[in-house]
Amino acid sequence: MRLTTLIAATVAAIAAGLTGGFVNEAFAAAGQPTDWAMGFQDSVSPVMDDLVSFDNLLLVIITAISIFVLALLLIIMIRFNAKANPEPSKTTHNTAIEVVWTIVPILVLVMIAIPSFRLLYKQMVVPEADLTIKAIGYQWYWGYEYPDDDIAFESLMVEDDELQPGQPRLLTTDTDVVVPVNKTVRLIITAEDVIHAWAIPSFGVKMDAVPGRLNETWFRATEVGTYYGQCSELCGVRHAFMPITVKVVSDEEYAEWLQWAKEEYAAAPASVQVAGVAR
Ligand SMILES: [Cu+2]
Repeated sequence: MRLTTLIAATVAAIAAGLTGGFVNEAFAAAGQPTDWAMGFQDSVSPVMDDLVSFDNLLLVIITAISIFVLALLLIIMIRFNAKANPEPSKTTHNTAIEVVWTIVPILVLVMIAIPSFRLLYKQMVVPEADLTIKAIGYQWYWGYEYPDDDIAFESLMVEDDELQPGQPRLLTTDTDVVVPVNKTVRLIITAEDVIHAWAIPSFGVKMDAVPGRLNETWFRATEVGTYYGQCSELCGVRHAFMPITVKVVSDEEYAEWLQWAKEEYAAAPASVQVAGVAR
């Protein structure tokens, strides 16, 4: 009887989590980490929205399981210790309880697997894209290409002594990736030398950049702003100094930028622009 009650409580807790009561809006301004914050940076993409709710669901499930196991341990320690229960039962099998402790974990795993696979599919299958950006990891900076518009540029970290007010340290780049708001961006990611990883927490994107291989993912930023990320694969001594800055702008601003960028970055081969970078 007691077991059934606990299982019912577990299921109720999971159901409460499914309805999504745990969104942590108070934490971390979108786009960059904030002091003394916990949890994820604010989400500005459909994938990150799903990542956050999946994380909340898992939190409910693992909390319920931990409390359930703790309760069982306490019951055993208090009710069935040698003093309280001097004549132990000789029971070795109980079909009902064995069925329950087989079926319930399977149900819990299925409950985790369904949103998990759905999310994987959402991340991996790129929807109809409005624009394509190719990110190339180098030791130790990122190069970008907009293949549809013949744009190519490099993006290097701004050193501490050159930061403008309001620019976050170790996250600001001299050249930003610019994308229009509410447009699906297909990201093609590769590397030139060693494995890097292109990541923006607010977009829910983290994808390895592997030499000789093209990886593909996507994002759709739903809010105008500046979003920061860092290389997320240990790639060498300056691994910590190859940040990613993405500016999400309105359609008009994007058109203006595109016009400007086509002249600024046109036909400049990637390798030429890097001259002068300390390797
Ligand atoms: Cu790297």
